[in-house]
Amino acid sequence: MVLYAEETIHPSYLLFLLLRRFEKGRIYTFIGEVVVSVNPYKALNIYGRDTIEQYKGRELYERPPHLFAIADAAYKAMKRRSKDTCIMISGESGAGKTEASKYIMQYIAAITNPSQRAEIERVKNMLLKSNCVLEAFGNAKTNRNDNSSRFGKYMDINFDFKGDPIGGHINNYLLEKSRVIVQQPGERSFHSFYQSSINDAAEFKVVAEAMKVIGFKPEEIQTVYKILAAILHLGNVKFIVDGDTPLIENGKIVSVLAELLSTKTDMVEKALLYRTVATGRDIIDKQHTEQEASYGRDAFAKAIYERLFCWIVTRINDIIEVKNYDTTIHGKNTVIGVLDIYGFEIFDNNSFEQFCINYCNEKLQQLFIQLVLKQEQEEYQREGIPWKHIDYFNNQIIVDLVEQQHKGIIAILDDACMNVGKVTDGMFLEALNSKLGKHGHFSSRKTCASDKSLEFDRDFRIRHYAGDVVYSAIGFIDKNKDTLFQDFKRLMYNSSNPVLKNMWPEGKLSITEVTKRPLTAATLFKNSMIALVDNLASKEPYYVRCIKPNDKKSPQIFDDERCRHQVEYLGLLENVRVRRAGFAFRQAYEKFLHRYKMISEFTWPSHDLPSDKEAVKKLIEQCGFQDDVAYGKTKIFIRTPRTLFTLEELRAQMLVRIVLFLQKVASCFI
Ligand code: AOV
Ligand code: MG
Repeated sequence: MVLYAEETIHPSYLLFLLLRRFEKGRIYTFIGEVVVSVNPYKALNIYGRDTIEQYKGRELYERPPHLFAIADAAYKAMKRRSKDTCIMISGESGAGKTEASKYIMQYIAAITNPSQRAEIERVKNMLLKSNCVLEAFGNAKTNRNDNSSRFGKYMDINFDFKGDPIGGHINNYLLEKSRVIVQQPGERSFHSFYQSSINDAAEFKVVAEAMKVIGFKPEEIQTVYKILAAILHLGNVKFIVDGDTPLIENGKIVSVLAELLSTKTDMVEKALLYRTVATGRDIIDKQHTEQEASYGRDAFAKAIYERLFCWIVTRINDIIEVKNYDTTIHGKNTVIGVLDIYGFEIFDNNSFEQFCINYCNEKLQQLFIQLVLKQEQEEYQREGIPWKHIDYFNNQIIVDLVEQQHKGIIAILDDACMNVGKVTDGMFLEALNSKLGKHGHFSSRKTCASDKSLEFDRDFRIRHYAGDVVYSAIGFIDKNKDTLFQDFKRLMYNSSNPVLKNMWPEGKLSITEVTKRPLTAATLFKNSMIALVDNLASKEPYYVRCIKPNDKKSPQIFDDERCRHQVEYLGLLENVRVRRAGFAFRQAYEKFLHRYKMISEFTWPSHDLPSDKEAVKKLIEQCGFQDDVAYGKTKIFIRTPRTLFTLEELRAQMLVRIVLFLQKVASCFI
């Protein structure tokens, strides 16, 4: 029996397969249990009720590759084996992650609650509707994707012991709030700002309706729109300099702002032009320079939008979270998590946000490597199964470059931000140069003078797993410090609108009480990524790897080079190799016997062989599957899914016979 495959799969062959399938509208392909998806950029008739019926309750390989097959596999694992599972969707910006996550949710909604319990229907409706609200506030048109997710989203769906959804929870990650202030040419701010103009009017209605259905109160919805209007008005606030002191050029706007934010005109004006500082025992109002005033205004606009977004997520969570579930009565409450996060990005101008987004993608790639390539191979070795190691690029080196304590880019950035006195982005870059100048995945003008792609002095480059990205260091310090003058927080806390006041609890603190330096934006993000990865790693993983076929959003073009690049960096070839050489299924001997012992008279109802391993061997040989399995130290490994299906069928047949037999026995006693 050959336990490892010498054959190698050529990238061109895999690409050819994907191309052929793409041309026929077959956008999904399986590599083991990983679904590869190629964005069709056109509506396909493959998500309807009839397709859902075809996949419902089927085994993974029984039907052509589809998102529904993976959703069903995760659902079955949750229902049959009470496993918490997660579906991780990855791929670069515009590859189809968000669409995939929505189809998965729709599938789960469609196959659950067969008895149409009203409460479950209500929960399902809210879970689906929450999506549309979050997209309105967290997505925007970028040059890569017309509906680009500008925040990361991880959603848990909770199920009761019957396998019906009873609630959910959303974790959101770093919203790209700078978009409120500036967008690159050709891009837009968040959809929510436009859903009142002609083009977006229909969507506005859908979002307003969704908010109502989810359970937002009328005064809450009204506050949301007031906040959006306030941000737009803030954008029009201009400062003029009179001598040394800045004044607000268009004073009328201030009173509009005060009304929208339910506060007083003079208080808004003061917050825009002054900040309160404590010097020793004195508290004084220090007047802003024009630059400081503009900075404060922009920081305020970004912060209110971010607060609004986080508040929306919190409110949705309040409403959809599982309440009063008694595990002692109803059994374990299990979870399917769906991860849809911003994909790897390379823009013409890459800043702090792209740095965070791309770091996030490095973390997820690392998890994929750990779970699919590394652990898989390590398990064969541990179990003593002959195995020839399959090499892959391990991106841990880039993850370390970014996040390592004391030495990584985030630590260096934080150090720079901690310095008292004026710290510039140039000084941050200097620190990077001196500490990382020799790192193979980092370069800048200073460390690599011959490199012409580093156009500007403040540019530095990271060699990411998915490609090289040149970042401009300009703005890193400000965005990382993320300073919002306390005066704005107090202004909001003192609003007479209770919804608004609620969003700003820390505005309660007086100037002398605020002492602690808050964590920086990069560190907060790093911590949330580490927690996310820990959470995902604790669940049974299912993967969707999305490929973007071209940069023109065209349904006709399969750009060979672009696709080859994605196939390479997603590690799909290595994935194929490990799967081909490996085993589709494995289980501890004891568990295996527990499930299948009724198939063989050697093991039913119990066995007298020297070990469970021997008993499993006997069962397998009796069924004639010996050439399709390998026996590890503690587990049996089965190469092809078909063997497993046959075992399942045999088990089902035996169960029917056992039940019939028991019924017959019982009838004798009546
Ligand atoms: P993303 O989530 O991966 O990008 P989306 O899921 O938003 O990408 O997909 C981008 C666009 O591609 C969608 O708006 C659709 O027009 C099209 N599309 C994707 N999947 C399908 C499909 N299955 N069928 C038809 N059209 C599709 V980003 O959020 O930017 O990383 O941050
Ligand atoms: Mg998306």
